[in-house]
Amino acid sequence: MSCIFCKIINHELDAQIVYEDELTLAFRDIAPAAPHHLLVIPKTHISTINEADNTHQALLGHMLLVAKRLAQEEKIHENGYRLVMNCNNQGGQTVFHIHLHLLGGRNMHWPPG
Ligand code: IU
Repeated sequence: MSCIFCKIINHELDAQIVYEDELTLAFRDIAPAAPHHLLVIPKTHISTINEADNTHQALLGHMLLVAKRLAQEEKIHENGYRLVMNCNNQGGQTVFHIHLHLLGGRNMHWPPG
C-alpha cells in the first residue's frame, strides 16, 4: 500500500492530526498555503472525486461537516474560509487520495490560480 494518506491513517507516517472519527481524519497541511490549512480525508481510499459514487454520498457530506466544525475550532468561521478539493492534474491534485482543503486566516482571491 503506497498511498501516503493511507499511511497517515494507519499511523505509519507522522502528521499533525487534529481530528479523527470512524470515517475521517484531519491533519495540518505539511506545506500550509494559509495561516490555517487543514486537510480532511476519508479513511476509505478514493483516488479522485471521479471515483466517488452514490455509496460515498454520506461520507462526502460528513467531510464537509467535519471541515465546518474544524473551521469553528480554528476560530476562522466568522471571518471566512475556503474549502477546496482538487481533481487530477489540471485541477492541481498531487496526492491521489481525496482530501478537502480547509484554508483560512487570510483573504482568499478569486479566481484561484
Ligand atoms: P493537492 O490538492 O493534492 O495538491 O493537495 C495535497 C496536499 O497535501 C498539499 O497541500 C500538500 O502540502 C499536502 N501534503 C501533506 O500535508 N502531507 C504530506 O505528507 C504530503 C502532502 I506528500
